[in-house]
Amino acid sequence: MTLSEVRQKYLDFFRKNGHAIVPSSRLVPENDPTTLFTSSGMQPLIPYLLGQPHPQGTRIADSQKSFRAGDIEEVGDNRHTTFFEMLGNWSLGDYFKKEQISWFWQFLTEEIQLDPERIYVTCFIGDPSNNIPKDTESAEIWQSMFAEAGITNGIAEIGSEADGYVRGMKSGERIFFYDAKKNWWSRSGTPDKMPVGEPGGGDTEMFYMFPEIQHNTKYGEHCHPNCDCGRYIELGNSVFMEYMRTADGFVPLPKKNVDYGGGLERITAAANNRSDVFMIDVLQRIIVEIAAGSGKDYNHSEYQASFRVIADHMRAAIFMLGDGVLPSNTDQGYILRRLIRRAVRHMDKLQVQEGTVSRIIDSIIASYKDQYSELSANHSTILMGLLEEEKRFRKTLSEGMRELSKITAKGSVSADDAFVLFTTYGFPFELTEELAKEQGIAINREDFDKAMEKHRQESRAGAAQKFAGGLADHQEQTVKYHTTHHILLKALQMVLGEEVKQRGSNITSERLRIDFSAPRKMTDEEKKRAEDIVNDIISQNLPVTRTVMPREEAEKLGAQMEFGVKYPDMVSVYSVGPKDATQDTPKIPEAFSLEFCGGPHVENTSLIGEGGKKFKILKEEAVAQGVRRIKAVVQ
Ligand code: ALA
Repeated sequence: MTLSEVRQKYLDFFRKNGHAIVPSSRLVPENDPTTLFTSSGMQPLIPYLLGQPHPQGTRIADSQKSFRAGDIEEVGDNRHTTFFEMLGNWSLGDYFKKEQISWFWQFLTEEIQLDPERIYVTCFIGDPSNNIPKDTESAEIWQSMFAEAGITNGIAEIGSEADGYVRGMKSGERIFFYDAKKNWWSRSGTPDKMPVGEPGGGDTEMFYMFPEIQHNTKYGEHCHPNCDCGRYIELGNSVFMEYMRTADGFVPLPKKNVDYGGGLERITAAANNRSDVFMIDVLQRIIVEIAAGSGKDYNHSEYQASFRVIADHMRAAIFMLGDGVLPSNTDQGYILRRLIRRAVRHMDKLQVQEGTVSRIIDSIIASYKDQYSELSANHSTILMGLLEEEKRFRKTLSEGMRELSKITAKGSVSADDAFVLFTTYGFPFELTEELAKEQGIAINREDFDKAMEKHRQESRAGAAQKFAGGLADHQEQTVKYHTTHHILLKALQMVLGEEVKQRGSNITSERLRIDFSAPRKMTDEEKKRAEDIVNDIISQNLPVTRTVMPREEAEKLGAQMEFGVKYPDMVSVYSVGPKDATQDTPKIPEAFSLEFCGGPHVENTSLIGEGGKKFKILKEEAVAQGVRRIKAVVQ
């Protein structure tokens, strides 16, 4: 069975069961600065899981392009890939445990004909500290599924993964209870890691057993479904998303949802009775190109991991380029750069001939052309992007290697060395780390991260200057909105609390937009109060004054800064409030608002309200976890 066939069967099956099929979102999430890539099918559905009605109803299914940067180093074994398609189906307050479990069982055993004897499942043991009960209901539903197929279905209480290695599994056991580390799902992990407002819930996971894989005691004494030896491969996770995190615990979501996600590649491998996901058609074709271009054998133990790294990283890089990401030193571009450079290193290891990269691209585009037309539409961008990055890397690689061997000759590599290799020779940290490790040398990641963070802030400050504080232009109307923006930030702090911080801004002559940190939606009453405060300040005819002072002094005075921006030693600060007329300086202790800012601003708030104009909030909405956005006008 090909990957496309399994995808089609899944979508057809859920369509038949009343689901609307939606297309995959892009790999780079829209309107969500908190995460670099879409890493699960539910991410684009967050607002609907929180209760907003979905335009296509209460039953949704898709196959979502996903990328997990955290798995880059895991690639090389039989089942990990960074890019994958996540099959998903959702109940938005519609069906719940019974339907979900029996449909997925039916899909696995009937549609793709897996052997029911080899299916094992896990359920959530509960979390008494948060008053979340054990999920005996799911376990009972599974019991009846297995019983109908004539399969013994003993239940075992495991607890933690470590407990699993000690206890192992006994004959006849099928259903295993694990703790929140294994059987609770939210975007941020276990209940204690979830920020306020985040949805999550206990889950039930399905595994397929591959008898040819023998347990390896290097992972732990006994094997169990969550063992890392690869004998049991997870095929999917049904999350019963019914809770939301609050400041002191959990509350039920307005509706009980189901969030199912499962790796299409792994399910396809299982459907073909393969424990090696790289044996599925689309990845196998890449392996064949690498073998042809290198003359090496995929099954050779010395080369197998390199084959897998190249196949995985090339596919991931092609999908990123197809979604508009370009190699760079920051954010998504940095991850893409890492993938390409790591793939090149492994191609060198296998001595892959020139021309192989373009044949791999052709093969991947051909495999996916029906489902993801953005790949063929961007064929030349993808090809150029990969080849140019490879060229850039090669240019610096030999120089960098020379530099690195000079450093390693000293016997240690400092975080500063790694940082210089990164900024001067374009060596991603992980590459330096990997090369140093080959010489038995370890590098301190934390120190490197600190140096990187400083570098990032400096480049961000540069960018901030270029964009002049989010102002589209310096027209009179735009400048009025800029001053209004300062007043609004202070008003929001007065209404919602001093902890409100600006997270972004965008100002045109038509309107202002502010992004700010806040744990929840504003009530109508709070919006009204913020509007009243702004209008009151406008009508007080307060002077707006600029003054320059040392950054430290401005910080001491509590001037507002934008989160993540690095400011120079001497800063310009704008005050909205009374001024000392003789000195032309603000009376800072009496200022209504004080902000680090390059301007420009109106001289007096009265100019904003000229002609009887009033400030009005048009929209208040979520843009990311914990970040809200207001659009407002003065009219
Ligand atoms: N959102 C769940 C996961 O990613 C289904 O595992």
